[in-house]
Amino acid sequence: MPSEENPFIPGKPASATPEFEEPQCPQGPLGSKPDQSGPRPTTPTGADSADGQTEQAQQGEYHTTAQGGRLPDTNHSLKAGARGPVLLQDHHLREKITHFDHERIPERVVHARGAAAHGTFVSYGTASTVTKAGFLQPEAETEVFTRFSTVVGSRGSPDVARDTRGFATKFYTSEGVFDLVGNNFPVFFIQDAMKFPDIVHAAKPHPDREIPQAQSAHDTFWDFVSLHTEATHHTMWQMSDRAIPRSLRMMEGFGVNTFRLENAAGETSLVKFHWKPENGVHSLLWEEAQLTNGFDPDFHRRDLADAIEAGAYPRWELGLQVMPDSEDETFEGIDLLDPTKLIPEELAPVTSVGMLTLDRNPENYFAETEQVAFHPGHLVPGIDVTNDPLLQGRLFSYLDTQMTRLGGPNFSELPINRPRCPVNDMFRDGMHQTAVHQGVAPYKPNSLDGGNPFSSKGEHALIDVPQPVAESVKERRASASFDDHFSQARLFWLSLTGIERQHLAEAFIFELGKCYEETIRQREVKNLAAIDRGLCETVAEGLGLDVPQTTEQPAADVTASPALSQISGRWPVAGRKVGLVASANTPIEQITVVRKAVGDVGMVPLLIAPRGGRLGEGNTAVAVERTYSTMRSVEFDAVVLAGGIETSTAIDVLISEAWRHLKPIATCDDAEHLLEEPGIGLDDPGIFCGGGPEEVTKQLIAALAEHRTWARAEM
Ligand code: HDE
Repeated sequence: MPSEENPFIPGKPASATPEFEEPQCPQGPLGSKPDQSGPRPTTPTGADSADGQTEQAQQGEYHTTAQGGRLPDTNHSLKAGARGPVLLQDHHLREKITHFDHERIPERVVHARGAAAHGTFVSYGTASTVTKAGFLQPEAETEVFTRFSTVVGSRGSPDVARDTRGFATKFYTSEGVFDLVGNNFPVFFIQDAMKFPDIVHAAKPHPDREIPQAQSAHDTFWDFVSLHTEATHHTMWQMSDRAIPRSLRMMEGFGVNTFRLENAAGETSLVKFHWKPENGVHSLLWEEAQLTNGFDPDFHRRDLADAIEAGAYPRWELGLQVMPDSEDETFEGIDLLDPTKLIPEELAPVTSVGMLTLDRNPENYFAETEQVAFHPGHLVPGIDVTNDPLLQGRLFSYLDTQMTRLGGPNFSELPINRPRCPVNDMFRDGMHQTAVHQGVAPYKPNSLDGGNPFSSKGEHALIDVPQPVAESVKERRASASFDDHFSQARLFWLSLTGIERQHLAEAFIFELGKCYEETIRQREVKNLAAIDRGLCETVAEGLGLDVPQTTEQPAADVTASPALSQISGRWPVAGRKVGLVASANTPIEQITVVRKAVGDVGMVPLLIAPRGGRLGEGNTAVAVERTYSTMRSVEFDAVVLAGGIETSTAIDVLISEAWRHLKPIATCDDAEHLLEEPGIGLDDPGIFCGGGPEEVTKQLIAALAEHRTWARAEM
């Protein structure tokens, strides 16, 4: 058969399928620039993008092999004739595919799903009385990289799973890297690192079917936490609204473990770290979260990157709760070494010590967000660890896990992990060593390299705080003060408002309702009796279980901590999204006025219309950003309905969901009629009708400062 004939399309040549014509560069002498008329990458990417180093991962304009040979063609393998077998000698084919075959690295064993950003930390100097850490001294400014994560799901799991969130910040200080590896809850499931594999095995998908993904609503999780009552306090947080944040920008962060700080005079104190978001702490509603996971599994990741790109930089104040370094390491009767306990802010106020601003998105997810390696043992002078048994285990784990994940001991040479101060560690060789070390004597003492490098005994040396160690015996036992598993779970419950308590009880009913084993449900409901009778009764009723007969009584002398509730106050609205529904019949001025009012306060208007294209004519035309088939209420914090829209199922669903999710809704002109079908009253809380487009939009923006129209929840 003539090789040119196409066997499937008679009469057509074999190459009848149109092929992408690649722009060709004219041949030039080595080192010369090619004709640059063709498409080019907009930003040159390379190692320098992550850390300011000059080393480039991608140089020159020509496509090359890994060895730098210029390639004329990367679309066809080398064959014995156009229809013949592929030749083994095709190095480019083998190199390209072999590299691709090894592109994945193991995901993190926990916290696999994450999103990150670069930024700056500016110290207020207020911490200088308690720590000598350079980055916390007056006017110090430090480059940072922050990675947020869910804990349980794998790398491709949806963002708004009910879960704890990681909040890890790498400070590239002049005294070395300091990592604050925290979570968005102030407490943890377990008191001893020994139990970490147990809680993680229980929370991860079942080992037989590997389901469910990124969820705690399953038997093994509830089996473990119901049997292991030290998890009770953390489980209460996990069932609360805190576990489904509205945005990564709207989460608090906590160091969880207690750290020991030392000031320049050698005085020490025990400290808990806090991050307080400028945007306030806000959550999704459970139904909203479930819909979001389907509609946009990347919801949090997108929100963070969009906000930074739009200039709505998220900010957090770093705060310290400072407690005396007492002999028994307790404060107001609370054991500071027990990571299942928090210190109420009413007892130890949080002092602000600096501001974190995230203002730059990563350029390459893998190089930065995936390869960043945090470690609670990355400390600087002035910050030391305590004997918290959870923290002690963490100090081992984070270094160990990188060996598997990043393939050896040289991960601190990766651009994102490199300290921004001189490093002379005498470590040599090993997998993926990229440095070309000088000298012949990587040992101490030496005379051959002139004694280099020298030990530092001065101001900036990492000298361990000379903390006395109690005389004791070796034993596998926890301190008796670790035995109380319920009083702070009750403290959290009592600190919440009515609607927050309702959400928490509903979460228990949902999660336990998903368990197959009734004994597990019964066991957990019995535990709830030790927290609060009302909570126990509501959950038992929701599950159709008898209220357990138990002698267990909730702790009597617990005082609420109002600071733990997240419903109060008014907060900045920048970066929030407003859905503006319009149609070809809407006067263009209305669209312009609403978009301007929304944009003026840093919020993002998204124009929704029945179909794509543009609304309006000529210069004033506005691009449609969402159509009825690509939008869903969960994407918006509030909805404005412009005039000239016809009733439709898509709009009914949008309005009903926005109403149910307590979102402000405004109408312009005749749009009030759209509220009839979903049964929404014009006088309902958070419904703004009857004014001009600018007026109703401003009312809606004012309402958004409270995050949701909470009054509607009472209806
Ligand atoms: Fe982690 N944790 N953890 N953890 N953790 C990891 O390290 C571990 C704990 C936290 O964005 C791992 O590099 C043990 C508490 C965050 O890269 C691993 C124990 C808190 C991140 C590990 C804990 C955290 C991790 C997995 C119990 C809040 C993500 C991949 C003793 C204060 C960091 C990795 C990132 C990641 C171990 C408990 C926060 C396996 C053994 C408590 C934010 O090393």
